[in-house]
Amino acid sequence: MAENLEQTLVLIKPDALKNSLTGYVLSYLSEYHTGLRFAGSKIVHVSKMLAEEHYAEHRGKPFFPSLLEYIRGNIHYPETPQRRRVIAIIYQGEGAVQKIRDIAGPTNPLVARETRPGCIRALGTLAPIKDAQGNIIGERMDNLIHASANAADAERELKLWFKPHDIPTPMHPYEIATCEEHFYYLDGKLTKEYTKGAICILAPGNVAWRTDIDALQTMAAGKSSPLTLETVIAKYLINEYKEHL
Ligand code: 3AN
Repeated sequence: MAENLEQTLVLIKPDALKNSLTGYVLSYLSEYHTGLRFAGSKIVHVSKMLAEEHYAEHRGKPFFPSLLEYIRGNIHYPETPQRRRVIAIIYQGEGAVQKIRDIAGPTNPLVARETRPGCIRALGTLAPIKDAQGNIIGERMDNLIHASANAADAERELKLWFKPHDIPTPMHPYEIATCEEHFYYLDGKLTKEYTKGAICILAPGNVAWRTDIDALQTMAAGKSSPLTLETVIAKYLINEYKEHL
């Protein structure tokens, strides 16, 4: 990377798409307003695996299942799976994380309206979360966009959603490496040999984040890795994942 720039991940979530707020959000986040530039973008039909990894820090909390349903578009497009998607965008530039967090505003749309009128999330809504018996157990925050909370989260999230080649080479934010072996995925397991039905995650000559290659080698050797298998492979299954994933 030529410059030591900061990056951040923005997700334009299904409620923003449903309410046709995409253009509004994008103008707000334009280079003119933020001084930041787009370094990558993709439309993603979010798999269960990707949703779970993206919100891993909230696993086990009462609102976690509804959070997954929300980001996957099941709530805003219950009858039309073909419309379920998010727009994932990488922004790059000085102070990227904080600039975008400021424009997004507080997590809770009600708090956003009260304390930061004019921020993007002030246009969000709250919806009750009910248990199987119909008791209200919390509130879902439909807050239109996701924005990475800090530089470490941005790195984790960018590497979760994007492969190096999704980003123009001069804008590559993190170290890359060339893979020298095959890695396959089947039924929650990593293998180096192809078996019927397995998905090829990486092959010799493929370029990947160095941390991903290190993690796959460590896992293939049966050792414990700081990254989970799903964190590494979810991006390789984006828009080609099988329904059960
Ligand atoms: P932010 O998106 O502002 O970084 P996080 O990372 O704490 O906030 O939460 C991620 C998402 O999880 C939020 N956008 C929101 O939809 C949901 N969430 C967080 N805390 C709660 C909560 N207490 N109740 C319901 N949903 C929540």
